Amino acid sequence: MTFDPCWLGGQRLPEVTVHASGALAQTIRAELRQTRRVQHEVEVALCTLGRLEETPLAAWVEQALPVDGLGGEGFLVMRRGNHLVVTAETGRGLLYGYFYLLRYFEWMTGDFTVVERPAVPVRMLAHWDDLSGAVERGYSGRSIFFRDGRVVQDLTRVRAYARLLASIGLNAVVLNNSTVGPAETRLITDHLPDVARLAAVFREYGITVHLSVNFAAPIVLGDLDTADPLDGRVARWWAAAAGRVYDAVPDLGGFVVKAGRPGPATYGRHQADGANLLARALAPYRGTVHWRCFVDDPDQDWRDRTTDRARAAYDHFVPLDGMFDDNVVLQVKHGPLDFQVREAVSPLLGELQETRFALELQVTQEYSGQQKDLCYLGSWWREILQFDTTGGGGPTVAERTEMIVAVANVGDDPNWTGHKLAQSNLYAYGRLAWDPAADPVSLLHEWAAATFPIDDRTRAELVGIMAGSWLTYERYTAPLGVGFMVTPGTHYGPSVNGYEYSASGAYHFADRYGVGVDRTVATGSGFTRQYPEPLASRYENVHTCPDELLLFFHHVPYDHVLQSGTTVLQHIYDTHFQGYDEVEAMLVRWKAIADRFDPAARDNITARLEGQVANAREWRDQVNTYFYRLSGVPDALGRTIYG
Ligand code: GCV
Repeated sequence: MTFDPCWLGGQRLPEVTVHASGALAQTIRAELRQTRRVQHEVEVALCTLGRLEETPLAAWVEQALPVDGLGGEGFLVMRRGNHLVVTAETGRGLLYGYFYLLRYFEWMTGDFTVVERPAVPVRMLAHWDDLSGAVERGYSGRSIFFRDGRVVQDLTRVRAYARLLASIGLNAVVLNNSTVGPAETRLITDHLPDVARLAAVFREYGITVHLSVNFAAPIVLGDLDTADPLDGRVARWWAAAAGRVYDAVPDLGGFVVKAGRPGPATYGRHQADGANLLARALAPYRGTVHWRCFVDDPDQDWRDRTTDRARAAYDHFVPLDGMFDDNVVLQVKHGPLDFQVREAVSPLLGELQETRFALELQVTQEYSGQQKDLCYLGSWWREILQFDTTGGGGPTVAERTEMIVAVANVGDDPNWTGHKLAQSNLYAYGRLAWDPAADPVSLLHEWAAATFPIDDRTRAELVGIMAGSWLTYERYTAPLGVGFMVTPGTHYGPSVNGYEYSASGAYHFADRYGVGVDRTVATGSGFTRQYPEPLASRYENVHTCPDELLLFFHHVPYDHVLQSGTTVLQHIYDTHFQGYDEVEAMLVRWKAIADRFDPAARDNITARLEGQVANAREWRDQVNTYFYRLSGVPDALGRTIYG
């Protein structure tokens, strides 16, 4: 099958000499054999620090090295005159340096020195792929790993994928869905030789493979009648299972677990008992347990407004802080609900003190247009990463987390992501995981420059169309952080009351007077208490709560005046008209440049944007009509709202 080279298509480099040994140096040499050559006066050398003497800039580089070194993944790039040297302490660092060179070589003029080190040590993509080839919340075709109950034979595409990930600095991958079915439970038994084949391909690019495992595996595989974490037989079962797994893949990163039913609670145990059970099985191999914190409130009921799904993760895990083994990492979704296009940042990310944790994002656009609608999420992730967990002067989420994980958005679609422009989300995710302070718009420029052979003005126009698309998407969907007005099940398109009477805990509570979820301590669910001061008070007070989160934290009357000066109802109308108009404008702007792109990209993007216009129209009209019918208050500007 042919597939799009993504952002690794057209780059050129001059002759490059490699002074390094080891597996990743071989990968770099193989890369260089594939890269197109360009005549250039600059002589480029890539070398590990131990072989610096073999390069002409050795003395200069020695002087420029940071006192604390380059670390296991960092690199230094220096140009002096006609010599350019990329150096690193390790093969992995050198590989990242190589990709840096590939990305920026065209712009490297004059003498310069750059030192790059990733901000976060583990930068992971999690696949929700099943052995059948289906991808949960996948919008780009079928799995590139699995087909018809087994690992695919031909790993050409997997190797191309590993290259793509390494080129943006990602170093870890989870192969399968954390909702582990009976078939996938056998990934740690029957399928191990195939898992080893996949791991070998990723290893070539410095990427560690992880498996999602079924907490109930001892039962599902028919060996025991319990999965009780405090039962010695269960512990021995997992120890033996881990031994077999590490015989097959000695450098496996570890296990990912979403413990549902059965989970530790089934046996009256707490989450730390469950996580530590697996941690102890993995410890001899230095493996890590990634324990997902996506839990619900079993008592959740729309009739009872004191129950609140948003509180669940914190309520479960903060009391256990400090009780997890050192090789457990709690994986925390960025928001307390579920990857919404706007929600508060999870208080767990600020509150865990004695427990390692990872921030979890969603690159696959489950709630943000499903790669049918254009929604560039780099800007949203950057806000989350830079969120001050103390509300003033404290560490940001990026500073506190030691791992970043995101649900992948690729499949076997020829362009990998279904919507060609959704490639930019994968790109931005990797780059932000490496550098959480990176500017999302600059990342779009980088991605577009590496992806399309277009002139600078066309690129600027494309970036202009894409840059604000997250806010546009927010405007035509659920307002002011209230979330979940999506069609139940599919999560695409509007259904304002879709989840209103469900046990999901995702409500907006709109009535004839007002809308929003009261999460205050004073009159609501008390969720605001989970934040430290001054954040707690800022969210608790309806006048200081940021507009964009108002309905996440408060139930207010329609005529409540926002800090922006407009009423809640008028804001809903305005943003829905504006959001739709912006999508129409995106299509017009795109059509003006579309012919400058290759036919596959042109047709794909045109068709997706046309679909987005229809979707935005549906959202606009359903949301506006819904609130008009409830409130009886017309649009102040007299625009068409269907009664
Ligand atoms: C894998 C959301 C999705 C589910 C997903 C779950 C999770 O609720 O809708 O498909 O399940 O998140 O994060 O585990």
